[in-house]
Amino acid sequence: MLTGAGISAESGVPTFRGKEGLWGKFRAEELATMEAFLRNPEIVWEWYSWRRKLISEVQPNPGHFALAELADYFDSFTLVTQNVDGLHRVAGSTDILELHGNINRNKCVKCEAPFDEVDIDPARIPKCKGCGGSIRPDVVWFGEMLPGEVIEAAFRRSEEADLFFSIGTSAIVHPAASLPMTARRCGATLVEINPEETPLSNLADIRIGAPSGEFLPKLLDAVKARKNQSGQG
Ligand code: BJW
Ligand code: ZN
Repeated sequence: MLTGAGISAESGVPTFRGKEGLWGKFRAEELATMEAFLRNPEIVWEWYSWRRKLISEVQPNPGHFALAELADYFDSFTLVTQNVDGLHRVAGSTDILELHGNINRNKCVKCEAPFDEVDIDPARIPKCKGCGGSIRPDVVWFGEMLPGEVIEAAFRRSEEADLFFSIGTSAIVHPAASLPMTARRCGATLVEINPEETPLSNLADIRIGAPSGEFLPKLLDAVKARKNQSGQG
């Protein structure tokens, strides 16, 4: 399963693209880069501090909760997410692979050492105690490699999957967008849940054109009902 910003939309977290998209007046392609940080770290930090505050004030939605519960009905259930908001964990999901990092962690821009303080004042960006580098959010920007073990595990699980859900992602940012295609090529049934069509839509075996927070609880109910039926003989 791969999730993107759309799964958190119904929690009030803006997506990056699409109809309801855009974090304020900036595009991710303009601020989520090392070039932007080196050029103007204060603006990049202002964007992340604002987003971090917004995320700290929202709750998981029925889509997140349904996914956490659905895991109980499968022998193996890996949740690969592009989101940095941590809402899947808050909802109770456990086997999570965070491809693009987490907005509540910071690290040194030079030596990548973790930095413990979470809240950063954009006017006073702290320096790494080890090497003096500036502190940045521990997320993956354009042009940066994804954490090796995490993306390797995500590809492995996608190759092994019988069923693969692509939920709330525009499926244009790689390598994440290659995961559903990899799963499909290796024999998985591919299900897309997204009110809007994406480059995956034609490839999907099943397309659900509905918000995930509406559809996933219904799917959970159907899976539960089926389990009860088969339990009764
Ligand atoms: C709903 C809904 C509801 C709304 N219910 N749905 C191959 C081909 C072309 C380019 C590349 C390639 N390989 C690599 C690249 C370059 C680049 C890339 O992919 N660029 C593309 C733009 C073309 N990739 C990279 O640079 C990656 N690194 C890499 O490949 O390293 C190797 C390398 C190094 C050096 C040189 C070359 C290669 C890194 C990508 C990092 C992405 N980072 C960001 C920011 C993270 C930190 C932060 O949050 O600030 O990740 S960008 C942003 O996009 C964020 C997201 O995780 C990511 C994906 O967005 P997502 O989740 O799909 O959101 P949206 O907004 O796009 O879509 C939301 C969807 O929800 C919409 O479809 C709605 O319809 C839907 N929706 N409400 C269900 N209720
Ligand atoms: Zn450092």
